[in-house]
Amino acid sequence: MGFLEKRDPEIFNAIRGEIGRQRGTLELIASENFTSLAVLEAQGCVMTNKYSEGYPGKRYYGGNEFIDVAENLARDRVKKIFNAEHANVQPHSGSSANMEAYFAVLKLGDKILSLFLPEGGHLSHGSPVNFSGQFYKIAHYHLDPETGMLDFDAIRKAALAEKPQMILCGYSAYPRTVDFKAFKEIADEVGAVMMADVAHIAGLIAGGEHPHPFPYADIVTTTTHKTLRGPRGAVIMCREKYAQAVDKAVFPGMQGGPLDHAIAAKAVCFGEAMKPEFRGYARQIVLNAKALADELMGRGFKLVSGGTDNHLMLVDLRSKGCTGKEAQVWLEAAGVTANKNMVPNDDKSPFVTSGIRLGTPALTTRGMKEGEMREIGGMIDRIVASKGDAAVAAKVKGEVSALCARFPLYPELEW
Ligand code: DSN
Repeated sequence: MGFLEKRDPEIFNAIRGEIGRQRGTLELIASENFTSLAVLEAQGCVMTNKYSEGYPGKRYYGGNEFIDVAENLARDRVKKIFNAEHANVQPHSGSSANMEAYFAVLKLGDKILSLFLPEGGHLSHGSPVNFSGQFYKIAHYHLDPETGMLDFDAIRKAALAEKPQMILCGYSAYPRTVDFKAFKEIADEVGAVMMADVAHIAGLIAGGEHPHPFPYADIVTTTTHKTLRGPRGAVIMCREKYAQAVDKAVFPGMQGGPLDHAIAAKAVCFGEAMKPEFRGYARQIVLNAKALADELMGRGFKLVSGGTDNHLMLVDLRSKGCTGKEAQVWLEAAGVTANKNMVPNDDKSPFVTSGIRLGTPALTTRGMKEGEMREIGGMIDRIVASKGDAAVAAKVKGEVSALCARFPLYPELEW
C-alpha cells in the first residue's frame, strides 16, 4: 500500500483507521460482513478503468474481451447457486436492483403489497420517503401481533382486498424462515408478480440454511455483501420470461456503464459460495445466532418472535427501560457495533427506536462460535443493565479487545 500512503496520506490514514476499527470491535450489524482477500483484490483491480455498456457479446465499446469473461462467470455462477433461469449482475446496490426490478415488471402507479417497514421491511419496499413509495401505490401486510411472525391468512386477505400487481417478500429485520411457496400461491390467486428481495438471507440460501426462492418467485433481488460475503453490490435474477425486461431496465433503463471491478469481485464471491466449506459457514451463522438469542433471552431480553431461525434477531428493549438509540451508543462505547431498529408497534421515531438488531455473519467469518456468542450476550447484558456506565463500558471494552485479538481479522494485510 506504499502508493496510496505517499500519494494521499489523509485517505490512507482514514482507511488504516477503518481497518483498525474493524479488527478491534465486535461487528454485530446483521447486514455487514468481511470479504475474503480474493474478493478485496478483485474489487480493487484495473477493471475499474473500463467502460462496457451493454452485456457480454453485445457491448457499445471495444476492448471488452476480459470484461465479458468476468461477467459471464458471475452470471453463470449466481444462476447455478440460486437455480435461476436468468441473472443480471450489473446492479450497483440493493436499492438500485429493486428499482430496476420494479421498472422491469410494473408500470408506474401499479400497486405493490409489502411488509410495513417498522415490522422488518425495507425503505425500497414502499416507504413514502423513498422512490418506491412515490412511483408506486403501496399497500402493506403486517406481522401477527401475537407471534411477531408472517401471517399468511392476513397476507391473503390483504392481497384479495388490495389486488396488487406485485407481492413482495424478503426483509431487513425478520428473524424467521420465509415461506416462498405460500407467497407464490397468494400471488397466483390475485394475478400478481411474486418478488423476493433475499438480500439478508442470500448466503444462507447459498449455504443450504434457508429454502430457495426459486422456483416460486418470478423475480429475485439480492445484495452481494451481506451473508453472501461478497463486494458491495447487487444482482437481479428472474424467470426467462422477464429476462429481456430486466436487462433493459438495468441498461439502458437505469444504469450506464457497469462497475466491472465489482462484477469481477461478485464472481469471486459466487465462486466462494459454491465451495463446500461455505455450507459450514452458513450453518455456523445460524448456530451462532441461536446461541446469542438464547443467551439474551435467558438474561431477560425480549426478542421479536421469541427467537431466530436465521442470522439475525430483533431485541425489543422496552422491557429494559431504554431506547435503541441509547443501547447503540452504549454498546459502541464498549466496542460492540449494532444498529438501533424499529420493532413492531414501536412508539418511537426511526431515529430513536425501541429496539436493536443483532446479527452473526461478520463474527462467524472471524471464526467465532457458540461459546463466544454466549460471552458476547453477557457483555451486552452488562452494558444495557448499567445504562451505559463508563466504568462498565471500559471493562467490557477490554474484554472485547481481548476477544478480537483471539480471532484476528485480515492478519495478512500489512496495514
Ligand atoms: N442497510 C441494509 C440493512 O442494514 O439491512 C438494508 O439495505
